[in-house]
Amino acid sequence: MTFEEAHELIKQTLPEKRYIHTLGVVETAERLADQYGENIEQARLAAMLHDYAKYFDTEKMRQVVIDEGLDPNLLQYGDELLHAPVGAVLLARQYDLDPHVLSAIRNHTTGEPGMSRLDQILFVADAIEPNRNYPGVDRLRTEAEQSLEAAVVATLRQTIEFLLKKSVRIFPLTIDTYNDFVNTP
Ligand code: DGI
Ligand code: FE
Ligand code: FE
Ligand code: FE
Repeated sequence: MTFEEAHELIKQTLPEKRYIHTLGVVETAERLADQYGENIEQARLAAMLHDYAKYFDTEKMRQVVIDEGLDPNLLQYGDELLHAPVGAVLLARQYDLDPHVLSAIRNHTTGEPGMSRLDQILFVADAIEPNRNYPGVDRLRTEAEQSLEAAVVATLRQTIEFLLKKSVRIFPLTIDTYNDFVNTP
């Protein structure tokens, strides 16, 4: 799938606000890929497609988790977790996409221990794109200019703090990713 095909698909699939967020992620992922020497075309494509399933029907996404044998724990936490792994599976079924691109889409909400540099770029870009506006986002932007890994840890910390404040369940993979990065010397 080319970037332009992905762009067309996303323009048709997502509502205006989410489409604008997506363009911000594309621009940010491209900049980070350039800065950290990763594949710019893969970063742009993963960013364009990352929220493909964001507004898909929750019941249908839960069914995809069951039918495709995805981690059944996904059904026991917030439904916000579904769109990343389900989006990756649905895109892989319909289009020819590089596994590196699919991996970044799949783990963009929680991260994953041992995630690739491309995965990290999408994970951070999603959190700091120019349309994001939450307390602490500017600190994350500064962090991302200095170290990609430090920005991943800072993004996970902010996500976990946000979840704690909301008193919602924290998906174990989010914690596993945090521990993995903090343990890395
Ligand atoms: O899709 P976006 O809004 O661009 O961003 P995202 O894919 O990072 O999703 C963020 C949402 O996911 C936000 O509502 C918090 C939720 N989330 C992230 N990690 C966890 C989580 N929800 C639960 N219950 N547990 C998690 O570990
Ligand atoms: Fe998302
Ligand atoms: Fe995110
Ligand atoms: Fe997003």
